Amino acid sequence: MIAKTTLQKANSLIQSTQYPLLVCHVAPDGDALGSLLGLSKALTQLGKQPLLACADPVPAHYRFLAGAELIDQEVTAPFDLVITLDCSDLQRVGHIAETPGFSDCSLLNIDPDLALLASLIDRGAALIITFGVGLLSVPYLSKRTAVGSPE
Ligand SMILES: [Mn+2]
Repeated sequence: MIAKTTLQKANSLIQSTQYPLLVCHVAPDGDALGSLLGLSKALTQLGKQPLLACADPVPAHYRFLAGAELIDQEVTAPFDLVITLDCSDLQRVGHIAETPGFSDCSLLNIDPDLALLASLIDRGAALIITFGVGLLSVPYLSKRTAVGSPE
């Protein structure tokens, strides 16, 4: 079970960010891209301006996904929070982790494979928070009907 304080800190990071950098793993698959694009949409609805990045290009068979064209392989704009998605460790971020400022930001790691693990690592001014996406409640997502069901 994720400690309430961990969720509160994660919530506080999300509330205070304006330009979150969302990164999924190298050689992106459907769950990486889906979580990246889904969270981007939810954060945009909260008034945030997310930047989307992946070290590798979006495979041709996923380019139909709404927003796929917004995913960059290099980050040049400033960001104030890093959110990694579907990355079991930082190596999975690839060269995006070498972006200037990356190590100075707080990092929120959301990974479905870590559903039973929640950790909070204080790294000075920044925090590293890890938890499983299965335990997240995103208001935007919970309001949606299932894909294919009538609206
Ligand atoms: Mn994946």
